[in-house]
Amino acid sequence: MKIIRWILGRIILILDFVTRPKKIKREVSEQKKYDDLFKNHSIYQFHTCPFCVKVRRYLRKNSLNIEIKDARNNKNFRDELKKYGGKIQVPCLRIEEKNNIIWLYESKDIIDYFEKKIKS
Ligand SMILES: N[C@@H](CCC(=O)N[C@@H](CS)C(=O)NCC(=O)O)C(=O)O
Repeated sequence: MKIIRWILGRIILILDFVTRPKKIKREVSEQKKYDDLFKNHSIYQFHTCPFCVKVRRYLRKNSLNIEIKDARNNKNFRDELKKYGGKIQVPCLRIEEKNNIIWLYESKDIIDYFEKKIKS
């Protein structure tokens, strides 16, 4: 079972690599605006999770530089996700606001969140 999961994971990564979207190009100052807007955001993920790949592709296409935290291999990140997010499910977006931290699960909700932010 482990080997099948490993093989599927490699297939997902290869397909992602050969079909990955082009990054949008922005003026330096414009890009900085987005980098600043999202500097207090991070995504907990597993590298081969298809839902995480979906989110990573979205981020790449939109040139959104969000900190990525590997919750499969890094025990601290995994523990953080479980303790503060409430469960081990990836992807999960951690949004640090002024006096508040939001843990947003579900790939669709994460993408919708970014869409709203970049269009506002
Ligand atoms: N509906 C969720 C599905 C996410 C999901 O099933 N993630 C799996 C990894 S692919 C997970 O976190 N599993 C928990 C685990 O492996 O411990 C989404 O779209 O984000």
